[in-house]
Amino acid sequence: MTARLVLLGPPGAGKGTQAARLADELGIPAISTGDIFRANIKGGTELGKKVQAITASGALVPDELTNDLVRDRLAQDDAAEGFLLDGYPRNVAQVAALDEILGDRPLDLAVEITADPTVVVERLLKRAEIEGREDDTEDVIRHRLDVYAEQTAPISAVYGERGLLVQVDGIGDVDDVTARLLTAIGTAAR
Ligand code: B4P
Repeated sequence: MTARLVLLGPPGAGKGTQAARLADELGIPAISTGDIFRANIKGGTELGKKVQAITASGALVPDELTNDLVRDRLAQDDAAEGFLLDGYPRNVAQVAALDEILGDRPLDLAVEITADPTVVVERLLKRAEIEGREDDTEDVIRHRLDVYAEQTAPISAVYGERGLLVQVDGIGDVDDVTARLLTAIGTAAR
């Protein structure tokens, strides 16, 4: 399947979890800006040094760094026939940047995974016990949810007005959520 997709949803909705599964099923690369930042932090690169304190605080990395990173990644060969962007765009300015990057081959669909804040906080605290991610402390999780509500949630309306938005319930078994997502993508892409 050729598909140019973005995956939206609050922290802890299951974006990273589902992006990997969808990418496998659809035969397109999953591109997570969060994963790219974490790999750079781990590798001690210049980009990693610039973003370490920002991601640890739960704030958004400046748009110019993030947009350049996505522009470079989407220019790679494996993204030519399709991609699933996970965690990007994250504000309305990034939506405009992505439009410009994609030019005359725009997005096919924006898929939003919905989940109640109580559930996402529980999931992320559980992940903290397992993975120890620096931004999975309760205070930082709450800040990430505020940042999401203020800056990222408005994106859904932008894609909704373009007729590109589908919403999928992210509560329940991981396999069930994957099945719902594949149905929503298949139906909308037909
Ligand atoms: P991200 O890596 O995107 O972090 P996230 O929103 O928390 O999502 P993640 O993918 O990790 O979690 P998921 O919901 O899959 O961003 C991290 C930081 O990077 C940001 O705060 C920001 O600083 C920076 N950043 C990234 N993109 C940016 C951008 N575009 N602009 C500026 N800054 C940017 O999963 C959460 C947990 O739930 C997992 O443990 C999983 O196992 C569990 N889970 C998933 N589905 C489940 C289910 N159905 N049932 C039970 N548990 C489930």
